[in-house]
Amino acid sequence: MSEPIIPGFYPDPTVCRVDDDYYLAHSSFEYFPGAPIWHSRDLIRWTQIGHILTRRSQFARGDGRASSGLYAGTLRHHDGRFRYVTTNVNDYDGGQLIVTADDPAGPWSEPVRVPEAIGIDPDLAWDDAGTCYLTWKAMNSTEGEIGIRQAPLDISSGKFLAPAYPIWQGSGLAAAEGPHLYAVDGLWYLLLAEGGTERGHAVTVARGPHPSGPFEGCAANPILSHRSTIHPVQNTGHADLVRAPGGGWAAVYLGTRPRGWTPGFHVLGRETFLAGIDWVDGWPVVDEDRYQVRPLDTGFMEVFGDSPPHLRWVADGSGLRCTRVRDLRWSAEATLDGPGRFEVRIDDRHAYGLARHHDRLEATARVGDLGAVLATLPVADGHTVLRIEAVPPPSRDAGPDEIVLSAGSHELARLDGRYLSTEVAAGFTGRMLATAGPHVRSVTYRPQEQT
Ligand code: 6LW
Repeated sequence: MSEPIIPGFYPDPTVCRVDDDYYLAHSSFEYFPGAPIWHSRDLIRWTQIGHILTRRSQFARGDGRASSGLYAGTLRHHDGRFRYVTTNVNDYDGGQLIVTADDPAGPWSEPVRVPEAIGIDPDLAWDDAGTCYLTWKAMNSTEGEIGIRQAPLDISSGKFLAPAYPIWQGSGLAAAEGPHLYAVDGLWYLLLAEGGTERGHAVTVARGPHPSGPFEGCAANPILSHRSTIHPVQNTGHADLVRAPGGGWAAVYLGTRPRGWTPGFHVLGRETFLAGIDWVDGWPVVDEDRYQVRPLDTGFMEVFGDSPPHLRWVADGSGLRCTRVRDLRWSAEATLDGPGRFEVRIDDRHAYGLARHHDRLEATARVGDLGAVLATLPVADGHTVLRIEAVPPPSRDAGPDEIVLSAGSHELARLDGRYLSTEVAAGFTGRMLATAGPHVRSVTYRPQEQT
């Protein structure tokens, strides 16, 4: 499928089922509150119900730099309670964090830390006897990648019940990570992400008699990858499996939509996709065409006032109010009644925007170490409407899009969108619309036809 179920910067999806309800959560890096959580009944249409880490006591801010903070996690429901395990790389040496909730919309508990598990991408699974296993990608600052490790865990204290041991290390591709464990028909399946989260990304699987293995890799590995294809969705990997409505299984996974001339530029970060899973000879087989996913209506109008804004608004490391860009082509307007700022950014060093000062408007661009004021316009009292649009690029041998900055009917700048892509900016996040200052009264966002 080429259409995401959750478009925009929503990576590392992890999903669980409770009766007929599905819950899905994402990693979210430096943005606060962290780890958006969603509900669905059909796996296709999702509604955000909250964030998991809503208090700084759960999510240490660190230095707030781009792509710091929350990495991939695992959401599970066991014994009537929801558990979410994740890594805050701002607090790397504190180990993995486990939070618990009765209601997935929150509130979630203060974290239990697992200081013996240093690394990323933790997973929780329970065997029939109720033993909890923590599986993660062990890393440390001196040796770098150590590999996939596991330990039985006392989940209430965060202490290992036995020393950690290595398990299956993947099919041999780079960067085995993102483990998830499942019991299916009397066997244990270990799903991994391999190949790195770039174009070589892939999903691999192994099976064994026990959560700790011994594991035998699937001969068909990788069971999902778009590497070396012209598929419009690339970087596919980091999947999580779940029983589908009406029987059978499904997988959520991340992918990107690169555009423009070589090497291709993706600008929305890693997005969430859905596929069917068949079990053939005891192995999961991915059916990418099972679900008909239609483009979402992602448009909104937000009027900032006394009540808290919609859950789509989060703060970046410096406190800008941000919301994810959800579409490849779009138009957004901010209404200001005094000084303030409206920008599109992929991180704090890669941003195009419009600023209203007391006497003038400025269109600005920042690309790494370069910053420039591109145009200025005198400003009148009263309301100013600042507009940012992502429009088709001027030619096929260009970037993914052009960003047009306007104020009212004045176009102030037209900029190559490639500089606000992951391929230029690096990191794990995607484009955001951001506002600064109390005079930003409203923001309207509309997806546009793709041409
Ligand atoms: C995630 C890990 C990864 O934890 O990226 O490239 C990290 N691999 O699986 C952030 O999404």
